[in-house]
Amino acid sequence: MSDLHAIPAAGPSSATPSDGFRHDWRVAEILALYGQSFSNLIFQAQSVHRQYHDPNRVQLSQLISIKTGGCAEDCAYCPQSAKYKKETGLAADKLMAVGAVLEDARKAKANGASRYCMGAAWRSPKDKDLEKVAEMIAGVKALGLETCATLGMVTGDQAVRLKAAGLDYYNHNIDTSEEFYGEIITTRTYGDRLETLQNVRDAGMNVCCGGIVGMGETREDRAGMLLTLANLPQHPESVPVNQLVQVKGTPLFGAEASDPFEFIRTIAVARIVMPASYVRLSAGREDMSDEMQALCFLAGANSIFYGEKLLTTPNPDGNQDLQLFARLGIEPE
Ligand code: SAM
Ligand code: DTB
Ligand code: SF4
Repeated sequence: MSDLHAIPAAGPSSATPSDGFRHDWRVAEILALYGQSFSNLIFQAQSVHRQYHDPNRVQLSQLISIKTGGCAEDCAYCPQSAKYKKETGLAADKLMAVGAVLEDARKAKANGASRYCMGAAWRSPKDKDLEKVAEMIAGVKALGLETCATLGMVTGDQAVRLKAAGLDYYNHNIDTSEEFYGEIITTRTYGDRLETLQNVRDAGMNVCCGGIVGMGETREDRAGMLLTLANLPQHPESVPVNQLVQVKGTPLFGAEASDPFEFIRTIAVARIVMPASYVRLSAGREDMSDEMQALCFLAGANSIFYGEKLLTTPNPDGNQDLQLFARLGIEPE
């Protein structure tokens, strides 16, 4: 018979907390999932997917950069770091006006997005900035959209303030494995990231946490990243899997591109180890064919970033996405 039966199934084990999912994955088990034939892996992922989700629905989140560039961190993939400003030529902007953000959110809703995600190029927000961001969150929520923000590291008190303003999700990525992390970012630690995630949880918000494929990491690193996510006390409700967007002037520009099948495998393994989470096919879709995106949906991706721009880089046009959905029989959600 197939090797599927040798693979530990997602689902209850003796070490699980109350949600019924495993939180005690070992790296060898995750590598065993990755190491199956492509066909067996996709079959397993799609089988898990159908137990917890409608396979023909994909959720749409729209991004806006409310504060662009000039960031104090040195993330090697990111065009918004002040450290690479000379090479990227990306100017630093001030925090946007509340009215302009709400105008954009209205358009996002009219175009069919269900969640609006506000991103800021901050290491961590200042309390003064949070006042304005809280107004944006309340305004976006009042439009009937789900709210998400990604503002860097937050303290427990700041997380409580964001929750009180109406924030549904906080995005904060671990990006890669703990082992590879230091090759990509030196200005804050993996532990710092985990602490913010805990603050977000403690404040009662949904966690959006994932990472990037294609930064020169190994499969062990990709497995290590998924292991960290799956072994959190509670799985992130949303798991963005980004393919590196190579931006000229950043240290990772020119990095060897990852094999597209390895990206799809990462989506599939994320789906298997975090069965009930939304797995988002995130940055990098401009470089993906329709066929590759269809394979990502088959592997269990059920959310995308929608709208013609991510934060600073292009994303496929919304109409193009809706046409692809129609060809695949997918309903936007
Ligand atoms: N400054 C905040 C932070 O880093 O937490 C929020 C914004 S930051 C741009 C959000 C995430 O976008 C990063 O954690 C990273 O995973 C992703 N990202 C940034 N640049 C990217 C790129 N060039 N390609 C793919 N993903 C990228
Ligand atoms: C995430 O995981 N990906 C998004 C969002 N969370 C904030 C950002 C992608 C950024 C891609 C590069 C850019 O447009 O600047
Ligand atoms: Fe700053 Fe976020 Fe970019 Fe890192 S990923 S440089 S923290 S904006």
